[in-house]
Parts: sequence; structure tokens; C-alpha cells
Amino acid sequence: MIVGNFLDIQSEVQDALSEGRAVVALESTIISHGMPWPDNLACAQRLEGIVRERGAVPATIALHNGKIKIGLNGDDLEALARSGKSVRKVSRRDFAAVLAGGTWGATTVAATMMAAQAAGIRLFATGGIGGVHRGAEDDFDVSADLMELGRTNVAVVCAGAKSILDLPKTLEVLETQGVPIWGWQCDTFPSFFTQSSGLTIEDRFDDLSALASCVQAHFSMGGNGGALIANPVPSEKALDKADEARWIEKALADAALAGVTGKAATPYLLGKLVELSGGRTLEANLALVENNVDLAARLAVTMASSGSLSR
Ligand code: PSU
Ligand code: MN
Repeated sequence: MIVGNFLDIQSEVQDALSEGRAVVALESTIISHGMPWPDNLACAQRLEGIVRERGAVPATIALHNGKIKIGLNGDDLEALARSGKSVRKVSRRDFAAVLAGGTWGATTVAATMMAAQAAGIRLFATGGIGGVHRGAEDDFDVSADLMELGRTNVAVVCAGAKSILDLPKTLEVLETQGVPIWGWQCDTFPSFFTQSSGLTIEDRFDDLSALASCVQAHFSMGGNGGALIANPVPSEKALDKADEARWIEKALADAALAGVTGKAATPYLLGKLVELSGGRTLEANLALVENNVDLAARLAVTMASSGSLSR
């Protein structure tokens, strides 16, 4: 667990936390590496706006000047968005080097969970989580997000994971890690750009207060690790399965040709898909992140009103 000395918590966020009000954490890799400029800045601003409209406080998380910033101002958001992929992508293992160097760092799902837990934030919304890459049996590419979900006490709202990944293996690792998956109005694991992967999940919730009770029960048990709330992309923005499969095959083939591996793989594939689809994957990406942030904010407000975010 990260100690408080490294945290720089915006006063608005700190006040909300101290008073048990609703706060939603947001990641920054999605801004720097997940979307192109200037859509990324517009998206980051819009996400904070959605959280506020629902009556919660947004806390976008990134590293800068040797601190983990919990809540960014407008200039910070713009600096991150403009820098794009030149900012270091920070997962669990990258913290110390970036903090010691004092530069900007953009937090992945894993790193944002660690920071949120240290600040006392329970709920975090993103687009998709990292997972087990196709061919992982050869290259061992399994996102650190999955292990973090197994150990860090934060609930993550996402639209599942992209089918550039191996989704059955991803669900197997989540099961091994003991991570519950709660479907929001769905019975199958969503596959990011499309509503369903066809893979069944056990728990479905159609009602916000029932979901809030489940999240509350999970955290009340103490030290129980993370949880996933799976929220499918809105149907009007979902991609056609055949188009998606074609673009993904091509993106994966290009990545193999270009020799892209490791932490560069996910950003490369996302960028390729935007190119290949003429921007359709970006549209779907924007819609699903907004939808996730909206759900996380409503959930946070519901939990705060029953006193379950009080310390
Ligand atoms: N999936 C997306 N968009 C993203 C990411 C994942 O659809 O921007 C980012 C998230 O920050 C996630 C990270 O935590 O990529 C996973 O990277 P890797 O596969 O290298 O662990
Ligand atoms: Mn990886």
C-alpha cells in the first residue's frame, strides 16, 4: 500500500472523501495512450463533467513532480493530453522511477487502482481493462491489471476487455485471482466494442441499489481485493462483429510485422484500430467510457447516500 507522503490530493477531492461524499477515480493512460489528440482532451473533460452532473467529484490520477496527483486541474489535463504517448505509461512497477525522476506519468488501470486505494477512493471508471493477450502461451503477455484486481480494494467499472485479447483466458485469470465480475444489465462478459463476448458471467444486476449493496458487502469483508463491474457499450455505438473481427486481425498482423510487444502493444493496437475503422472504434470507445463513468458516478452517489462511503 502506498504511503500518504507520495499523495497530492486536490482539496475538492479531499473534502469529499472526508465527508463521505461520492468520488470517482479516472485513469490517465486512456488520455495519453488510449486516444489521439485532441479527442483525448475533449474526452477527459467530458468525463469529469459527467461525474459532476451526477453529483459526484472526479479524481483523475497521474504522476507529476514526484507526487501521485489525485485530481488534476485543467492545465494538467491539457499537458497530459498534448504529450500523448511521449508520457511514460505507469503500471505497478513504474512508480518509483517516475516519482524519483519527477516527470509526468500516466496511470494504467493497475496503477490507478493503487493510487485510488491509497487515497481512500472506492470506485473507478475506465474503458476496458488489460487482459491476457492472444498468444500469451508463447509470449507470456498478461496485463498487470489482472493481478492488481486480485489484490487492491477498488471496484472498477469497465466495458469488459477488447477482443484483441484472449477473453476466455482473461476470465480464467480473473477467476484465479478471485475477482468478482458483476454484470450491469448483462449476463455475459462485454467485449468492449461489442456488447457481448458470449462468455457467461454469474452475477447480473438490474438495479442500482442492489449493485450498491453487493459492492458494499465486498468492501465490508475487508482486504478482499478488487471487483469488476461490467457495463456493455451502448447498443447504438456498438460495432458490427464482422467489421470488428476484420480490423482486429489486420491490427494484430501489423503489430506482429512491426515487432510491437510489451507495454507498447495495447496503445499500438488501439491506434491501428482507429485508423483501420476510419474512426469508428474511437467513437465506440468514447461512448463506452462515458457510459461507464456515468454508471460509476450514479453508483458512488447511491453508496454515499446510504453512508457506505463514510470513513
Ligand atoms: N484498454 C483500452 N484502452 C486503454 C487501455 C486498455 O481499451 O487505454 C489502457 C489502460 O490504461 C489499461 C492498459 O490499464 O491499457 C493496459 O495495458 P497493458 O495491456 O500493457 O497492461
Ligand atoms: Mn502487456
